[in-house]
Amino acid sequence: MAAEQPIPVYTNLSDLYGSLGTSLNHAEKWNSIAEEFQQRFGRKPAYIARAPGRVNLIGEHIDYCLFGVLPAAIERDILIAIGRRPNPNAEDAPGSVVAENVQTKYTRQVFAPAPRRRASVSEEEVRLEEWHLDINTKQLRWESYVKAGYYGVLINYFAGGQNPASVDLLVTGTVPAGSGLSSSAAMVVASTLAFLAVNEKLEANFTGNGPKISKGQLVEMAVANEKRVGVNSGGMDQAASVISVPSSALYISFFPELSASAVPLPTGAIFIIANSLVVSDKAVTAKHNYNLRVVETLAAARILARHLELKVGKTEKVTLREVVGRLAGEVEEVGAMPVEWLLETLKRMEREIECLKPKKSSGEGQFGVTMEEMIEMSGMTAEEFKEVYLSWVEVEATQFQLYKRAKHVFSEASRVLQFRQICLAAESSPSPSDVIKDLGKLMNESQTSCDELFQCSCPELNELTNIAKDAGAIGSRLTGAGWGGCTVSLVAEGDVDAFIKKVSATYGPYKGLQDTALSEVIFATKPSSGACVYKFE
Ligand code: NG1
Repeated sequence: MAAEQPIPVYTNLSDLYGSLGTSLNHAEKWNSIAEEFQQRFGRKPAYIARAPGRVNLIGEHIDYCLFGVLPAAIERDILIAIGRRPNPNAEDAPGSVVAENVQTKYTRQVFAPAPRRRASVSEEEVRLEEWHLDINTKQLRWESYVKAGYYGVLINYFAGGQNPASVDLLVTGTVPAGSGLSSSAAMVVASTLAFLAVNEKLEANFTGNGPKISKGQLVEMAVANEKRVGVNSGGMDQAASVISVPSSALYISFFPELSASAVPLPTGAIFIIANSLVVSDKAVTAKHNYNLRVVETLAAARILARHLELKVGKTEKVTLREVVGRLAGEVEEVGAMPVEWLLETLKRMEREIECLKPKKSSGEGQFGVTMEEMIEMSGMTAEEFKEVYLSWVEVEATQFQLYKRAKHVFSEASRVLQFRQICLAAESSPSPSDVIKDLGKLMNESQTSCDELFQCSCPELNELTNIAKDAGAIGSRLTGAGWGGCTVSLVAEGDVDAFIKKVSATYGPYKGLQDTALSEVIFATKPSSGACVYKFE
């Protein structure tokens, strides 16, 4: 559906605000970034690119295993105002960027891409082949996300020796960083869009398959771009940020290809986001947390495939979703298997994963395996295993928790499908309160699985979800990568104020916070629309 559509470009503010379909007063934000740009750079911007953050309602850490997830875009977003520098100085390198941020803690950055020349051709023939931008993946730097978006535009659109425009840009945003609401994906999507727009590439399509870049292609570019910041993310956040529609969640499936469909949410309940105030920086902790989980799930998939005697290419990084498909005899070319069939196979997988438990090391109920044992279980030589699974990513662990990770992934994948089915059937349900209870139950099970099996929760997230349930939430879970960041709770519409009051009074880090400060950390949210561009005329 929506993945084939072009990116909306507005030239009229009332159309733009109408399309956002949310309750926040957007006009002020858009006017203020345009004015601020004018003040800083002495002219109006040419474009403002917008990309929202997202809340994941259910389906954690399964997107990179290619299982479907159910996020929704939130009203909080990143805006990037951008304009060509009218008279670039002679010494300005082609495509140079002056990047400023409204938040003063993020300081002004000036950078330019460097053309890479192919060394193997003769001097006369040296052509601009690719571009290089220095991105520091060891340190958290705000401009890395701007550069990551720019990178994809350079590689995809400026490979033929053309020069990109020199630009000034200004970033502002209301998605809290490191909180599981995808500020990073929102930054990368907004940056990709801003550079596409300012270089007049929104109208072109680099694959040549149509007149304009589609939402799906922007998602693909943004996913590849975000990898440059050092995290091997799945595509959930970028897809939610680009493709979402107001008032619905988005079921995003990645297999056999990216597709997205709106899932109406039942009436009578509201999703409330609460920030644990533990900042988790995925890029910095990747080798122990996020990237390690990516490797663990891939290794589990390889071992399961071997145990089930399924065909896997020698160097193929088969995913858990592909293992399920191959076991069920799914034919990729025909499309994904029907939901009932998938649910059945997932149930079977929950039994098959016994083969992931250690055979040698006792593990004392922990079920972890050592690197040596994992390699042996995979049937690969150490060299092959390292080449396929460890050469592209840095991970650090003494025990690899293959059993627990796979158990989480299969059970979470089936919770997403059940959640979606309940929402789709809600309209005809005789008892709306039972619908909400069933959704809440799935959210609670998801939280337990994230905590105990995937080990991506933390004491504060556990405390906050428990407080939320005591304060009347029907379901409460962490959202996003975890290890800090936000929770999402499902609360009956009539109970929202009392719920916020109780949580604010009970969660230690919220004590003393009032009004705006409090509404920054705990707030109700409505599903918002996806990314767009405003063009000044
Ligand atoms: P966060 O950290 O919430 O942006 C990350 C990944 C997602 C997904 C979730 C866990 C990135 C950009 N996003 O989300 O793809 O894997 O963790 O479900 O890395």
